[in-house]
Amino acid sequence: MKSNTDKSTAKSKVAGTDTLDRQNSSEKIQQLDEFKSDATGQALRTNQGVKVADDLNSLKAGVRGSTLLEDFILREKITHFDHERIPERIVHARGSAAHGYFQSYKNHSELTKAEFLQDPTKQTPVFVRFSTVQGPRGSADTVRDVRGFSVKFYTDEGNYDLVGNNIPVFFIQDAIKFPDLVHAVKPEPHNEIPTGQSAHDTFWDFISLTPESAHMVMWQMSDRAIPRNLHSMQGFGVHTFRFINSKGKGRFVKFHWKPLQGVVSLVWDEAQKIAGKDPDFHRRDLWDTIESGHYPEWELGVQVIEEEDEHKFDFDILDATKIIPEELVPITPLGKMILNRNPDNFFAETEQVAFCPAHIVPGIDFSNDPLLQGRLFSYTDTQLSRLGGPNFHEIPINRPVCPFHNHQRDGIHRNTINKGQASYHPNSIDGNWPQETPPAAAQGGFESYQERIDGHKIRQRSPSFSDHFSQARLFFHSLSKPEQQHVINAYSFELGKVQRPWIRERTVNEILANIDLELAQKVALNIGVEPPTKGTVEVPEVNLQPAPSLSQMSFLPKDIKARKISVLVSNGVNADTVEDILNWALKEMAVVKLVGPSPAPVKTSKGEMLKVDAAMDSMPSIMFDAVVVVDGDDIADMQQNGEGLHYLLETYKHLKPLVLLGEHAQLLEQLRLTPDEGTLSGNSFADVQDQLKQGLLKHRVWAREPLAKMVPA
Ligand code: HDD
Repeated sequence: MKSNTDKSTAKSKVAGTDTLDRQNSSEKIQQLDEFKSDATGQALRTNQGVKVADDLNSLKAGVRGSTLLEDFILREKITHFDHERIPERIVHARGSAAHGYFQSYKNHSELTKAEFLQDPTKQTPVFVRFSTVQGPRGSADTVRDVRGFSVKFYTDEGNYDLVGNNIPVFFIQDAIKFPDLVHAVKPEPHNEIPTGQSAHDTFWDFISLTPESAHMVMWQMSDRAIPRNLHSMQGFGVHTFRFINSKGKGRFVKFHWKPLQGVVSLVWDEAQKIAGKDPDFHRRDLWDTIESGHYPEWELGVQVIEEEDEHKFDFDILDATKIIPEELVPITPLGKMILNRNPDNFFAETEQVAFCPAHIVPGIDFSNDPLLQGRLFSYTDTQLSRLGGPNFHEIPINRPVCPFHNHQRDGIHRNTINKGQASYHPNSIDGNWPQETPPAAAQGGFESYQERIDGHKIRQRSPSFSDHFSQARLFFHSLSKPEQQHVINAYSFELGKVQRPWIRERTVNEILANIDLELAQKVALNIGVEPPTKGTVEVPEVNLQPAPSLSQMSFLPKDIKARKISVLVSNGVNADTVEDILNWALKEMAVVKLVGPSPAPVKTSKGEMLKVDAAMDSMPSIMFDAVVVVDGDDIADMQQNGEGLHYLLETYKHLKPLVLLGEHAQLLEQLRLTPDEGTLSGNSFADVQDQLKQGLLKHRVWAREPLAKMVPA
């Protein structure tokens, strides 16, 4: 299928893009290229192809007269503009996406016949969209929220969508509660407040009346819900799915994405400030990271559960509010995903991409998880109103890379021109084409897994879904002390914004006290509720030991690739030190920005002018992982700069490595900051570079946290 793009279009590429096009192309990108339009060197025309002579003035009855209805150029332009918007996604409206590919480590045919998991030399194109859940399209990136993690694999056997989150469990067990959950968390209906937040009465009202949400909400109140960037997040398929191999053997699987960059988060104060200073923080970071060639990578793996082990756990594997700890069932690595290309057009790709958990390929199948079963319906349904009809699969980003033919016809926005007379099956007019394909190991027809079902038609929750607290407790007990404190702080913050006292009390007494009494008591004291002395339900004793894999501390980065360092320079700066830092960063593949008091160049100690990347107010410390103040012969410039001092206070407060070179070391005392392993000083950068790297690898100086609370920044 070709677009209306003039094939003779003059190609004028920005320097470097051509190389990128060649290097990071894929079958899918080549397919998308067919639809791309480049106006360089082209005449401005109407949508009907008529060349426009004047695009500045409408047609009027006299230069000062009224505009004429016959002005088809004006009408076409305005009409199109009037209809430019489509409904945003009902949830996950704010998102950012990238192209890349998935490559299997080896042939996994024993587990699944899915072809993209067979050939280790095959690169399957992917399009990945990350999202927040609550806020609208224009909301801030760094709000406390679950993050969506959707991957569309364009396999040779059709599109496979793994539509997951960065949290391995979900709020509810049955899809019938999804509209209630979303209504409760979304801005309240009377005043459309708050945006991008769950800290309000209706959310906590619902949550405190829905104990099955206890586990998920613990994750949401943890650092997982304020990721440092989109490429430092784990991803999870959440539900139990099935793999089926070519012999027809089925096994249950749970999908995991592990970022090779490590799992790191923001601190809460930082997240809130970034939301104001740079609402596009995550989107920008993903874009810049890919543009700079630091392609993010994830490992895909599965926990495999043999069918005969389905009932061997203390929980039900069909219950989406439960994890299977990795310590119980280790993850089998399947392959690697690399994101190496930004989209060309946000609307055409990121906004119009339509994911659906029902998009599966032979070798993968669903389980009876009642949350998953409801999702199988909802996603295609929502695209009908969002993308305006049943032909959204023809939108370039949604097309499979393999051919697709069937007897579905017509409908709004149909592009395909189906030839032939017979749009039904069976037929004898068109040779009975297109024909069915029997199931086979590869390129075979899809066959649902033949599961024996024997039951009553019944509207009831399985009793095996009834323990809502032991895994919430497991999660809390598996966190490090700083992470636990953040959970306490987050509950206190969120419930502190809840106006109705009975909702605060119910959350503390009927949810938190059943998870962990100390947690409940600490939160209670923080929000002015009587601390409980016991829970309200008997939580079963289950065989679950604290699981280190639930703590982010188990996934610290192994290198400092793409980590961001602010290098503060002012007049009198030592240019040699700047050079040393830049060379070191290049070697480590870290990103350095030279930040000055203003966007103007600063004068080095040698009297040369040094260009800066940005001023302090446009690149505040909250955008970086560490800050270095370069030595120089005019430290007064920094000592008397309120904004600069605030920059350093914030760096310290947010537990980041802070390097003060030369006489700048005095600033620590001036700011009354207690030195620790993250405050580094020396006469040259070489003195501190290794410690700085170690600090970045640890991500934060957690031991500083109690002191940092007192820093007025
Ligand atoms: Fe959903 C979007 C993830 C339960 C109904 N969901 C959506 C997206 C993600 C998830 C990542 C954004 C897709 C994109 O980037 O376009 N949803 C989940 C996960 C769930 C889950 C991990 C539980 C394990 N969702 C869920 C239920 C329902 C929906 C139970 C309804 C019964 N979800 C939708 C939706 C959305 C959606 C309304 C909005 C836009 C869209 O589908 O395409 O259909």
